[in-house]
Amino acid sequence: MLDTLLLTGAAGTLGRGLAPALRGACRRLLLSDLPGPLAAHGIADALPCDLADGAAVHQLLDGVDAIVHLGGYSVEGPFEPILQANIRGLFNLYEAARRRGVPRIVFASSNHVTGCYGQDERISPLDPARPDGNYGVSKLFGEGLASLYHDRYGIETVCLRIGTCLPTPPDRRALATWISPADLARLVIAALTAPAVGFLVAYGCSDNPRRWWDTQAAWDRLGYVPQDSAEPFAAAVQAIAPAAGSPSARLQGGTFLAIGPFDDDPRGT
Ligand code: NAI
Ligand code: 15L
Repeated sequence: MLDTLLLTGAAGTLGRGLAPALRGACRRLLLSDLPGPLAAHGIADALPCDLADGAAVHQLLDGVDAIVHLGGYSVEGPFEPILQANIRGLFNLYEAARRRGVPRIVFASSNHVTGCYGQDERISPLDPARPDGNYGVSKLFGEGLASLYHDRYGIETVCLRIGTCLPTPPDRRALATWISPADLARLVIAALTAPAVGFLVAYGCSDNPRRWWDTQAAWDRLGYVPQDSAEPFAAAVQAIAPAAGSPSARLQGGTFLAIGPFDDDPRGT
């Protein structure tokens, strides 16, 4: 069993849902997030830390044996806050992991790394990235950093390109992308405990027959077997979809394709 496991983004939606399952997978679970969200959710005995603060992140990783990294800016948005939380934050995390000798990280990447593929395409983790915005690019940066720190410093990372984690699928797109909270917990624990994962990219969804991703090779390496499926919800959500023919309806990233550009974005005017 793992000794000390650090969960970043512990006050977020997924962090609050995952913490109980992670507690059963280690001897000691450390919870971290920004001070405001920790206080807002009444999470006591936590370690407040801004991922953009390198010295604070180095301190945070003292005595840590593995990390589930959920902390960061979690939707499409302007570049500056994404730069701080997801790019600088990821750099700080991997540098601290290298200096502290943390052997494994499970990184919450996102399906938005490949959000510009069509919903009529089937892709695998080996296909080229096609991010759909600033957020997707920041997750691609995280995957690149994870690859670098594996090749040069031996830190293992499982990059989970998570789909849509909600109690039930909210719309037609999610019939492909949904992952139930229980399956997410299975997937994260598999990513923490599977032997010799090296650097691995795995899509994260339930056993959805409509999924767009070749998932099996990575799931086999992790020993992840999803127990849920979006299909029973199909009749209820089939009609919930963006206007036919719009980028949001055509591309895998869905409504993120309708967000931006932003005022702080040099591409904007
Ligand atoms: P969330 O936004 O609810 O939680 C993210 C947490 O990160 C927040 O509590 C926030 O305070 C914290 N955070 C933000 N900036 C920070 C900083 N500079 N330093 C420290 N903490 C910071 O997001 P959610 O839905 O819980 O997602 C968790 C992770 O999983 C995120 O990295 C997200 O990108 C990723 N993900 C989530 C999916 C989903 O379906 N919810 C799908 C794909 C990826
Ligand atoms: C994500 O990466 C986001 O963090 C989450 O809020 C959802 O929008 C999800 O992707 C999705 O694609 O549904």
